[in-house]
Amino acid sequence: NKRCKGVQIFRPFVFGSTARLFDPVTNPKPAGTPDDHTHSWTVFVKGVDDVDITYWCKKVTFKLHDSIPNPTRIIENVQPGTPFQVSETGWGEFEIVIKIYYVPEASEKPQTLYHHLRLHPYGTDAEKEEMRTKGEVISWSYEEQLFNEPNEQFFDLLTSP
Ligand code: SLL
Repeated sequence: NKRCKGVQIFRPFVFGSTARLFDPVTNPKPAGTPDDHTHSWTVFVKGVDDVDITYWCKKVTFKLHDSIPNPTRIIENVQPGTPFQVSETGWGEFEIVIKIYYVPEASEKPQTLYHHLRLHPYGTDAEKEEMRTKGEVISWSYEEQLFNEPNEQFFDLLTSP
């Protein structure tokens, strides 16, 4: 299975988190949530505008803070066009280690990304104000996955409509 010499293929994706403060009206605490938890949040890897990425991304692991039960979460076999994601509740911000695993045809090693989970409004005063108004703290990064000289079989997979 030969490499396609000189070929580079880019596939855009998004990763990051969305967090919401608990609020009796807009975001009630689920029953059984510990008293000290202040937020619900989701960390994810997905296609831009939820376009399918499962033809190149097979599995994503999220390594959460050790204070959280089962801190290493393995997400695979997602419905095409839906995010690889983990939702949790908590009280603190921390660094999440995200590992992306490729489909076997790619013969590529997994890639590691780092995401700082944000619960509190950040950025400029205007940005903070917008987050407070929306009740949502969004921290998303747009990335391009580069496949450098993919092998022929994977090239076909990446470029078939
Ligand atoms: C901090 N260095 O002190 C960080 C640690 C840890 C956050 C934040 C626990 C959730 C659970 C949780 O939110 N940990 O108990 O499931 O801010």
